[in-house]
Formats: sequence, structure tokens, C-alpha cells
Amino acid sequence: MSAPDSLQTLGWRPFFQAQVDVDGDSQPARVLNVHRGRVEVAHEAGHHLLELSAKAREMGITVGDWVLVDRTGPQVVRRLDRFGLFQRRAAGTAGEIQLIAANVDTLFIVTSANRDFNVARLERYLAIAHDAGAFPVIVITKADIADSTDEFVAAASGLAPGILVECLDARSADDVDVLRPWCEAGQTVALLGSSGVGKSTLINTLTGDHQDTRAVRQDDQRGRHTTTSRSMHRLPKGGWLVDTPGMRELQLVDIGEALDDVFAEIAALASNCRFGDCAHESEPGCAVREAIESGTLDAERLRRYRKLQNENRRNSESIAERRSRDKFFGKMYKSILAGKRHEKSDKH
Ligand SMILES: Nc1nc2c(ncn2[C@@H]2O[C@H](COP(=O)(O)OP(=O)(O)OP(=O)(O)O)[C@@H](O)[C@H]2O)c(=O)[nH]1
Ligand SMILES: [Mg+2]
Repeated sequence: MSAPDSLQTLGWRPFFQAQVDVDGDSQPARVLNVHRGRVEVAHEAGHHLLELSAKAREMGITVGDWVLVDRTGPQVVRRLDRFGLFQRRAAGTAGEIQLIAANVDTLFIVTSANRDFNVARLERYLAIAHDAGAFPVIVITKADIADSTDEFVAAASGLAPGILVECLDARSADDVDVLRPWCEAGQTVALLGSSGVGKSTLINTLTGDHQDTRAVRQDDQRGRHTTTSRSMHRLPKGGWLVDTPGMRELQLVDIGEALDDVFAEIAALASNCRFGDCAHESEPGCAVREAIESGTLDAERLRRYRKLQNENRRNSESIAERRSRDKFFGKMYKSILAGKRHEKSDKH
């Protein structure tokens, strides 16, 4: 039988403590899984499956969230503010924001020492990490089958001053040990990377498991073991691994500042341009173009920055547009209804 978790082991910290005045009626709990209006939470007394009330559904609860649970209910009474959030736009044209995971401390950005390696993709993932408040660690797998990993490590290390880059064989427990400090008790990690780079392999090596996705054991009240697949997986040292399909479909949405963090040197140069709205094209006094001409800034890096800015703008604008359109149609619909009612009352 697995021992109940302490709040610290679940990831509780002063940031959350400061938001609550925990009384006798409610207790903090971490959301391990959300499925069809039900959440699985873990708290000091064990695991619980809770049905969400209509009010709780409106709180927009996602994997990794901290909530307050009424001891007597039991029912989710409040969602605590997050220090970070991964989100994406729903597929199709609806353009709604979908919440993927909250309160992730560390993001392992996984790529391989082969043709998967792509600087633009890494910059994109770094922006996502920044936006979600997660500390990025670039993990380059398949070091064992690469002729040399120097170029990959140099290119990744060049992406930001002090950026952490680990190069390893994802199948080797010894190699993967360098990632364990991020997986200690109370830490929450997630992985991001394209298909085939070794995410599942890393997870298996980290958890010592051999399954595709690690399932967490849980005792039901009769003491029987049932094994279910969950979104938050326990790591051997007590950390948590977020493994949800949505992580594969993350996009840049409302991410402007995070992009400026990733491309900090361009953002800093831009602040020296003569015009505040300089597009770095043909304006006089453009510090960004000067840097490219003098060779201190790579033109390709500017191009990639622009591309991500455009992608972000496209995703974010269409949401704003959609909202205003919804409002417009809402009003129109109401006025049509009002007109119809009017017509009806005229007839009577
Ligand atoms: N030699 C070597 N093979 C690796 C390494 N990492 C992963 N592989 C192999 O690469 C293949 C793909 O690894 P997966 O872990 O399934 O990749 P994934 O990122 O989970 O892929 P998706 O689930 O499709 O997103 C498997 O055959 C692994 O054994 C590594 O560091 N070295
Ligand atoms: Mg996989």
C-alpha cells in the first residue's frame, strides 16, 4: 500500500500556502488527472476521485493544479492560482484555449543528436517553457550513436546564456542520472519533443519501468490494487512526471513576453532602435539591422524570431477576433430574438 503523500512531496510550497488560510473544513489537494468532469486528487489523506460540480467546472481545473477540497463533501471548493500553465488552442476553428498542465517546475526539452535537431524548434520550445513558468533543460538523446555530439551541444548551448544542456543515451540509467536532481520529491517535470526522440525511453529509464506509460498503483478501500494510467506519474525519488497527450500539441498562444525572453538579445537591441515600432526592415537608426551588418547578430536568428512572433500573433489574434465576433453574434442573436418577440406581441 502506498503511503499517503505529504504536501511537500506533492509539490506544495509557500506560493500556494500564501493563498490560503487552511481551516478545518478544507484541505489542499493536487490534481493528478482530469477526465470527463471528474478529477483525481492526492492529498495528505490519500487519493480521491471527485465529481466536479458545475461551479467547480468553471474554475478551469487541469492536471497539476492545486485545489482546496471540502473535507465533508468532499468537493472542490477553490482552485489556487498557478505559478505557470501550459496551454494550447483547441483543434479546429473554435479557437478555444485548452489547459494542458499547471505548476510544472521543469521542462525537459528533448531532441536527438541527429536530423531531429533543429534550432528553430528548440527556440519554440524554450518560449513555451518560459511562458509556462517552467525551467527548461535541453536533453539531447542518442549521444551513443552520434559520430560527434559537439556541434549539437554547442548549438543548443548558444541559445541562451547559461542554458542547461545534457547529452546522453536515454536508455542508460547512468547517463540519465544527470536529470535526477530535477526529479526530487515535490518537483514536477514534463517532457516536450518530437516523435521518436526518446521521451518514452527517458521516462522508462527515469522511472525504472518498462511500460509505454507508467501506471501508478492505487489502493482502493478494500485494499485491492488497481492499475490505471494517469497523467501524473510518480518518479522514484518522489517527484512527479506530467505525461499528458496535450503536451504534444502545445502552441504559441499569447506568448509575446516569453518570446522576448528567449530572444532577449534581439529585444534588447530593438529597444535601441530610433523608432519604438521599428520593424527592423528599412527604418533609419535600426539597431537590430546594424547588429546584423556588423556580424554580432545572425540574420537567421532574427528571421526565426519573426516567424514565431507571427505564429503567436496569428494564434492570439484569432482568439481575440473570435471573442469579439462571438460578442457580436451574441448581440445580433439577442436583437433578432427581441425582434421576434416584438413581432409576436404585435400579432396578439
Ligand atoms: N541508441 C539510442 N536509442 C534511443 C535513445 N533514445 C531513444 N532511443 C530509441 O528511439 C526509439 C524511439 O524512442 P521513444 O522513446 O519511443 O520516442 P518518443 O519520443 O517517446 O516518441 P513518440 O512516443 O512517438 O513521441 C526507440 O526505439 C528507442 O529505443 C538513445 O538515447 N540512444
Ligand atoms: Mg513515446
